Amino acid sequence: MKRILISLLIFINIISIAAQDRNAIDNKTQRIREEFQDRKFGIFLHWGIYSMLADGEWVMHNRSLDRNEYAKLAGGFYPSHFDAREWTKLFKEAGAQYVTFTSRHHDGFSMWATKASPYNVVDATPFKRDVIGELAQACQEQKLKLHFYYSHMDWQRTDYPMGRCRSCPHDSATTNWETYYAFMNKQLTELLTNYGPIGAIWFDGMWDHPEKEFDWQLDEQYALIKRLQPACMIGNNHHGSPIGVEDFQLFEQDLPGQNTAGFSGDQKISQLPLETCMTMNNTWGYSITDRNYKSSEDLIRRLVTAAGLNANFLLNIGPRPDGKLPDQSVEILKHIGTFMKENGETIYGTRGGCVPPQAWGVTTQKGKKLYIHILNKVENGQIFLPLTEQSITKVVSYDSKAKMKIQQEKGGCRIFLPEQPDLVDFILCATLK
Ligand code: H79
Repeated sequence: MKRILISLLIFINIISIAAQDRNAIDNKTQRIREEFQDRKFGIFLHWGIYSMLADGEWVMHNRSLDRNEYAKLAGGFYPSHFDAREWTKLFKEAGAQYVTFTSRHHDGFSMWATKASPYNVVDATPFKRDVIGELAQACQEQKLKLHFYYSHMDWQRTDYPMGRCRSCPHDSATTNWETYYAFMNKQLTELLTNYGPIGAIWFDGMWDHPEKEFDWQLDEQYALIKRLQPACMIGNNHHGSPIGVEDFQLFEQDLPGQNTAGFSGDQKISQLPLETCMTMNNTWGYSITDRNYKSSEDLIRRLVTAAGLNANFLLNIGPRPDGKLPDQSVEILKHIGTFMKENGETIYGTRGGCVPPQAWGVTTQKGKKLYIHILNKVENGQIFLPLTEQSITKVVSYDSKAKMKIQQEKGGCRIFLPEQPDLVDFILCATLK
């Protein structure tokens, strides 16, 4: 009897240790996701040999370029001005907290010293420098988290099972999912072994195979990532709601809840951290003709609105083939930097506020502080904050600290504004009871 009792106690103990372990993992994951949410603003970089053709990252597909001819571009890739330190310094000054870099885009060219294929920046170009290695080092120096964009689709490799994108066809007899899958996993292993702690892997291209029966073997691939770096988050731009162990939900060219670009139709907003990625002009990779840049004010308002919607904002830059960032992008970064230096407190580390987005703008919140971002013109000099469970005791202008007149009403609080200053974002700081 005594022996049975002891065995039972040991068994219970083992179970409770296992449960504690599971909880520990969950708590850690939770913390990593929260830290990601706190960072709020990142820089997306689309850079590869496509940059040389200066017509965006889809140029190979859009112009139906022959795969072998396209590959010869690598022989001329020599970005003489590339300086990872200069880039990351600028990103940091702009207030960004992380960088998402295209390790390998749909064209299949790898921007690091991969051993999985000679089609990479070190082995196939006269430049011979490990771009990702240099960027990883520079990010560490600036304390910027590094994320890797990684394409599931590949227009160059003849073992990739072609899907909807059929402009760069290959003989289907060479298709071999097993070798292609092994290649991707070998590359991911390198990316997560050789470049220090990586904040996230950002997948893209899965929509090339919308058929339900196509099996990307994501579970195994995601498990590999978590095994190599348990703190590395996984996001996938499959234009749908998150699946498996994905840590955050992506939105392309739209804020959560919008669908102007047509990529967010099927996705519901999940409880996971959210991230909206967006171009400054209309193109991700460098385009010499695309001068359709959004204004700095517009981009700042989008960043703030993303924060109000509880989402991070990942703003894209397509560096030039000479290794410099486009002048317009640098200008925009400087403006954002000035704004973030003055107002970053109302963005970083906040969550979407208890007052949902209104016609006049959005709110962000940290503890008892509710930041009211008035982004649009207010007509009658007052705004109404619908509040059901909370109430406000005091409201001041964030910048001048001048006190605002408020009036408690049924269902919320009315704030009487002074003459609205001509600001990108007129911020008030309210104290919640
Ligand atoms: O890296 C940037 C883009 O190159 C990549 N994602 C961002 C971050 C991207 N590639 N394509 N898309 C985004 C949009 C996909 C469009 C599609 Fe289609 C429309 C996929 C399916 C329908 C075009 C038409 C491609 C296949 C069919």
